[in-house]
Amino acid sequence: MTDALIQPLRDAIVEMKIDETEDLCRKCLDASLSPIDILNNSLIPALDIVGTLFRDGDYFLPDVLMSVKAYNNCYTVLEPLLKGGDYKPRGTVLLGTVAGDIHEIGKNILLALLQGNGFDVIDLGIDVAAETFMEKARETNPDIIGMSALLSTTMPCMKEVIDLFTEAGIRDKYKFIIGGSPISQRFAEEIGADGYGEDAQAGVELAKSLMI
Ligand code: B12
Repeated sequence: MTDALIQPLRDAIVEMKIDETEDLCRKCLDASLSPIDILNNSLIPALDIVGTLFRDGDYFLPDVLMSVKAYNNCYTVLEPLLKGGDYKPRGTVLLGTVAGDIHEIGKNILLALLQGNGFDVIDLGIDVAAETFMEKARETNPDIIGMSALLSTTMPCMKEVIDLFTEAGIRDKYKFIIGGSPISQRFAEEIGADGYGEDAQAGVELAKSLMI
């Protein structure tokens, strides 16, 4: 039953069926599948497949954008449900995708799950300069600063952000967490971050552990 709904939704996203995916997503919900299961078993695997097709030259950028549109039609349905947990403010997270990088899907999932788990989240969006992270941190005084990077070429920007805070003498006022597909625990240690989350759920657990 589960596969009978999860798989067609995943395939429809991969096949860019933008007019069908929202209905398929609602069918999954009607069958009492949880929003997080739909996200983890349909939406994210679909983008993994799209990524492989893109890397292998079978999909071009317009195809990826169409699949992302199909994904977004579903995510719009799931997002309020992902955020719908009991609200108990646990802390504030300042979140952004680093300079030069416009990938936002993973960051937005983390944002929704953090909110669903009682964090206040300030979203700086994409392509965020190191100086902007610092300016907004001074302005909003978050507990945690979260950075996302999906390109190997933009990973070094995470180090630039932490270095900038260190030079300003305010590094230890905040906890830095990082994530994105090219990021690893080892890289987090190399650049002096406080933690790495392999996926959004791990990011939430990490954020909770840093608030204790
Ligand atoms: C969708 C997509 C795009 C879309 C982005 C749309 C959008 N609005 O975000 C578009 C088409 C715009 C795009 C553009 C490009 N892309 Co692109 N893209 C992808 C694709 C297919 C999916 C990424 C995605 O959203 N994954 C799903 C999410 C849920 O996963 P995620 O981001 O990894 O996030 C999860 C975790 O990593 C973690 N996480 C993420 N951030 C954070 C942060 C914290 C703090 C924590 C704790 C956790 C965490 O939690 C998330 C949820 O579990 C990937 C391939 C892939 N499979 O990853 C390529 C990919 C990332 N892109 C790639 C490339 C090369 C590009 C372009 C340079 C292509 C080009 N020639 O123009 C441009 C770059 C533009 C730029 N300057 O940023 C490469 C990167 C290679 C590399 N390692 O450097 C990839 C890997 C494709 C490939 N196989 O070659 N892309």
